[in-house]
Amino acid sequence: MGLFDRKTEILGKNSFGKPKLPPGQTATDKFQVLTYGETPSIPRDKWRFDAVGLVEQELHWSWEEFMRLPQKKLRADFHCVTHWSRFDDEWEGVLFSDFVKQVRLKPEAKFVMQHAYGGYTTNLPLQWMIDEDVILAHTLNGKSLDVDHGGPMRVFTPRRYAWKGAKWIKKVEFMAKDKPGFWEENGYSNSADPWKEERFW
Ligand SMILES: Nc1nc2c(c(=O)[nH]1)N[C@H]1C(S)=C(S)[C@@H](COP(=O)(O)O)O[C@H]1N2
Ligand SMILES: [Mo]
Repeated sequence: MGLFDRKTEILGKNSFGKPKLPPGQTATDKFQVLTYGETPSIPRDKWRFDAVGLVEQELHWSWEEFMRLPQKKLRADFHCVTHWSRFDDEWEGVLFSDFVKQVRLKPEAKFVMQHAYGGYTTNLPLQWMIDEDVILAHTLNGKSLDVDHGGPMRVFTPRRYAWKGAKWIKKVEFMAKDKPGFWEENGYSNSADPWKEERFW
C-alpha cells in the first residue's frame, strides 16, 4: 500500500462520504491566503448584496437584512487547487439553498455567477450551488471572517476546489447559459471536483 492510500485509509470519509483527503492533496493546519489582485475593504455598514439576472425582481440586502435570514453552522474541509487541504473548520452564515428561497427565479435560471467586490467572478450550475453545504459565510471558527479570507462575507463550496467560492461576495447573477468566471477563463476547470482532480481544463 502506497503512502497516499495509507493516509486515505487512516483519515476516512468526510461528511458526504468522500475520502477526507482528495487525491493529490496534503493536509495542513495553516490557512494560506490566495487572492488575485487587491484586497477590498468593505465595512459591514457599506456592504450590499444583490440578486440579479434571471429573477422576477432584483433584490438587495443590507448587512442587517442579510443577518435576518436563517443562520446555520457547518463543519467542512477546504480544498485548494494548489494541493493543500484544511480540515474541520466551523463556518457560519446563510446556506445558499436557504438564501435562494428568498429569490423568485425565472424558470430559465440554470447557472450562477458569483461577483465579488474587486471584480473576481466564478461560475457554477445552480444545481451545485444548492448543495446542502454551500454557504455564504461571515464567521469562521467562532470569529468574524478575516478580511484576507473574504470578510465580511464570502462563499464557500466544500464539494469544489476553493476558487469556486468568491471572497468579498457582492452579488449573484442567475443565468440561462453557463459562462466562465475569472479562473475558468484562465484555464482552470469548469467543474472543479477535488475527488476527480479537476484542476485545469
Ligand atoms: N474575490 C476573490 N475570491 C477568491 C479569490 C480571489 O482572488 N478573489 N481566490 C480564490 C481562490 S483561487 C482560492 S484557493 C480561495 C482562497 O481562499 P483563502 O484566501 O481564504 O485561502 O478563494 C477563492 N476566492
Ligand atoms: Mo486557488
